[in-house]
Amino acid sequence: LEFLHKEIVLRKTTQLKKYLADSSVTSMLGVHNALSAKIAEEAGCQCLWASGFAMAASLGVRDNNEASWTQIVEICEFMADATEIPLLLDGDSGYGDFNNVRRLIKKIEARGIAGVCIEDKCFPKTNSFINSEQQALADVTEFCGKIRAAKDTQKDSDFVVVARTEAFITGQGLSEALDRANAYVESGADAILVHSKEKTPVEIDAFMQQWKEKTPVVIVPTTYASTPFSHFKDINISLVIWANQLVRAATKAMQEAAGKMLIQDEIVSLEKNIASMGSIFQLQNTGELKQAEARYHPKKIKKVKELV
Ligand code: SPV
Ligand code: MG
Repeated sequence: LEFLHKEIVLRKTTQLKKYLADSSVTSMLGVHNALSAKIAEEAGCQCLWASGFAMAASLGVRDNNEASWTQIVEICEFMADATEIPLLLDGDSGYGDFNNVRRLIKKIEARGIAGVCIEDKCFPKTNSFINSEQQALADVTEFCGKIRAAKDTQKDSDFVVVARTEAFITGQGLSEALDRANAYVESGADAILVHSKEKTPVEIDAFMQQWKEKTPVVIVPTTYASTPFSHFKDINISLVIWANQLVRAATKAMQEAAGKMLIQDEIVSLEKNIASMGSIFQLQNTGELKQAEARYHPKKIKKVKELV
C-alpha cells in the first residue's frame, strides 16, 4: 500500500507545472533556508520560491551573486529535503552563460528542485529594487540561448523553466517586455515572470492585456502588495510570489528579541513571544528519529533508559 501511495503522489515538478497551468492563482512564499521552507509548508503554502535576495541576506551577503551558485544549491537541497511541496529556484541570471545554466539544471534536478527562474540581466546581477534604471538587460539572443540550453538539459519533462524579464524594472517599457516575453516563449520557456516596481499593477495590467499567449505568467507584487488578490485572478496571473516578507518578518522578530535579551528582566516576558523548543523539535521531525531508533536500534533506547 505504501508503494501504491508513493505512485499516486505527483512528482514535485508535475505539481509545479499544474499550478502554472490551472486557472486559479497560486501564492508562493519566498524562503531562505529549510526552517523557513518548513514553516511556509506547515502554514499551507503549496509551492516555494527560493529567493535569491532572502538567501543572500541569510548568508550575510548582498544580492549581487556574492554567494556562489553551489552555495545556493546547497541551501536549496536542504529546503527540498525538508518539504514535500515543489521549490522554484530564483536562479538569478543563470550564474554565467548558457554552459553554466546547463550545469545548474543538471545539479538542481538531481537534488529534487522542481524548477528554476532565470532573469534577463547580466552577471553579476543586482537586486531589482536597487538603482534599477542603471541596470543593463541581457542581449535577447544570448538570453534565449540560456533558456534553450536549460530546456534541452532537463531530464524530467515536467521540470519548469521560468523566464523573467526585467524590461519594466530597467525602464524599457511595454513593447520591450512583450517582445522579450515572446522570444523567451519561442525558446521554450514554460512561463514568464514579469517584474515591476510600480506601486500599483499598471505595468502588469498593460502586459496582460496584450499577452495573447497561453503561457502562464508569474508576478512578484512586493511594491504593489496592497492590490486585492482577486485582481490577480481577474487578469489571469498563475503564480504570485511573496518573495521577501518571511525573511523580513524573521529579521524584525530577531531584532526585537535580541534587543530584549540583553535586559535580564525582559527574558521572562520574551519567553511567551518566541517559539517553544518543542515546536522547533517538531519542525525538525524529531519524533521520527525516536521511532526509527525503536525499529533499528532498540538497544540504544534501552541503554538511555538504564542511564536515567
Ligand atoms: C528575489 O526574491 O530574490 C527576487 C524578487 O528576485 S525581487 O527581490 O523582487 O527581485
Ligand atoms: Mg532574486
